[in-house]
Amino acid sequence: LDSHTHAPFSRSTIGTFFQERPLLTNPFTQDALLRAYLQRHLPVPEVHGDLRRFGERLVCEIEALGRQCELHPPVLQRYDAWGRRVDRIVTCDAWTRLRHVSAQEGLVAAGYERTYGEWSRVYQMSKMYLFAPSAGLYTCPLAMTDGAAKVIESLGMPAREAFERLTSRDEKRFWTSGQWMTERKGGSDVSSGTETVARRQQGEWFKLYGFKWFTSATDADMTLTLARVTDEHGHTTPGSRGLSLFLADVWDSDGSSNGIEVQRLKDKLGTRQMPTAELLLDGMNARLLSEEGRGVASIANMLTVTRIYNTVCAVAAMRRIVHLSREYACKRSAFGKLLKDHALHVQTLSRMEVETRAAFLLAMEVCRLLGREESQSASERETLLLRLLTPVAKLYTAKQAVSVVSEGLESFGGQGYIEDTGLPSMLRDTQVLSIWEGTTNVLSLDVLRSIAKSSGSVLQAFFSDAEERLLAAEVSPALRPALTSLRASLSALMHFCQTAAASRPAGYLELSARDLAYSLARVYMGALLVDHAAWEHATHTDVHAALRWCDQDLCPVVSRGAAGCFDPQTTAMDSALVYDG
Ligand code: UCC
Ligand code: FAD
Repeated sequence: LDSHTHAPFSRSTIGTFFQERPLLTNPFTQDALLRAYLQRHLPVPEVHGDLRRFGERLVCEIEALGRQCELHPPVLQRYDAWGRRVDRIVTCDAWTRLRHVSAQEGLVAAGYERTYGEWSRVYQMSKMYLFAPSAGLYTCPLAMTDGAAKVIESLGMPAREAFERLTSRDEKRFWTSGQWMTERKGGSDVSSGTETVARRQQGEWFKLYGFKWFTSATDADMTLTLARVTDEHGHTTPGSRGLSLFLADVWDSDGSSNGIEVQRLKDKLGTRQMPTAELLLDGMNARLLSEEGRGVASIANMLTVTRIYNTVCAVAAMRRIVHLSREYACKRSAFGKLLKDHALHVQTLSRMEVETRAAFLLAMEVCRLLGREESQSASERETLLLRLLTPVAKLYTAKQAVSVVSEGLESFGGQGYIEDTGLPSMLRDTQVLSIWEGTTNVLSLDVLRSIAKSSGSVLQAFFSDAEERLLAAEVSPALRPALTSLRASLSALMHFCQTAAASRPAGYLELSARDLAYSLARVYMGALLVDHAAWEHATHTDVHAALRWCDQDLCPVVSRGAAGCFDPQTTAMDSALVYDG
């Protein structure tokens, strides 16, 4: 009987060992690179104080709200108790509280108050970056809200009240916006895929009829959307020249929907915290916002902002998983020692850290450029760089995030695969970053568009800026191997760009687009890493990160080009390979 009482496993005793879980602590104080970056560029005590306080609020309050949103996803209430069609999207209380937090903290407002001049976007996006991994995807409506404000501002404030609400700190006045572009025929090819028509009522007012296939955070107050204006015979103009931009309230003043029927909510791999709906627009009242036929060009400002948010949120996901993985490695033992004392495990974590650092510096650089453009202090070169780097940063960091978060899950072993740790949702939510706001290939083609539209000026801006950064980094002898590798890549990339358009067969550039975008990303990230590591207060870890980054093939467009990957005959072979059998 005595031996039974002391048995380590029995009905009432399930063993004595319980693994300590990884703890989230203040993400601002944990983040050496964010703090150093701000110390270098925005050494304002008020900013550091605000981010430190916000970091505490994230741990103590916001993290739990984000988790609640995951556990209580939105539902569609189609009818009220008396059988009336209501199409109400019911979200949980935590989702509403995140909306209030967003307004109180000025998460959108800070970008427009411009308290820190050209650095205002860096401040705002630093806060967004801290917020994102705890925010239960509330960053998605914020991205579209910010994008809508940007469009209204860039069109000369045609909807002042909407702008003031989108950028308000007052939680009662604060509005969020949707971005309804995708239809069943095409989300990438919006210009041929858009079937929604707009019938003129009076002046700038129209009624919209169509079907929007993906609309996220559909509980928004207003939306921007695209439609084709019909002429007096009911005809429309095809292609992007036929598309115009509209602003519509989602709800009428009496609380009923504005000619919108919610077909259904999407059943998604991730982003489950947030409603994504299919909508029938059946006479939705909307106001023409752009010039007729300038819809795509006008919504491009929204795309710039939402793609920058995508980039910031991708880096934020990487940073969060690294934060938790390194914490866990101090608590979990295997083969007689803590994971942090296994050199191979730490090497894996350090590779994740290098990816995160490179991505962080690129994201912040794009935010810095946006802030300079908005405060009218950007040079011509900076404006060109913003245009080029926005799609480059979005497409590259999205892929990095999927890879780093996936590696991060593995660092927890089996627990990384278990739902109630909260870790699997991180991977699910990351997977969308390369799909929405333009897929990797579509954004690679946008890089080509930016080059063609500027007659190559965006590339000249890129090369001269990167070269200046490398020159400035020569002060640090420890960086020499990285500089040598970056210089070789820069010059090979420049040679590729000079010859690709001129002397290659048709289709060559298109086939090289993805590798070109990757090369631009890797080389520029390298230039930013050495630039940061050459700062007088940089540490040996900054130097180490730069050296490790530059160990890889920085210029896949050149190595793959040399291997014949973009030659015309490759397409037939690729096709034969894909459809073999
Ligand atoms: O997916 C969505 C998700 C919402 C959730 C938000 C979350 C945000 C992050 C939060 C993280 C947690 S909303 C839907 C997103 N959809 C897309 O991104 C569409 C993807 N497709 C494209 O990007 C295409 O390239 C199009 C539709 C933009 C353009 O296709 P076209 O028809 O070939 O366009 P064109 O004819 O080349 O361009 C028409 C005009 C031109 O100007 P003009 O007429 O002056 O020559 C272009 O230069 O638009 C201009 N333009 C641009 N301008 C086109 N793209 C851009 C650009 N990126 N920047 C500036
Ligand atoms: P397609 O355009 O059919 O693309 C299919 C594949 O073809 C992709 O891999 C693409 O890269 C490739 N491809 C397409 N064209 C080319 C080309 N020329 N060259 C090479 N490859 C090409 N949209 C909104 O408007 N508003 C929203 O709020 C919204 N929310 C979303 C939320 C979620 C969770 C998801 C998953 C999507 C959301 N979307 C939204 C839609 C999203 O923007 C589109 O799904 C995306 O832009 C891709 O469009 P598509 O689905 O039509 O794919």
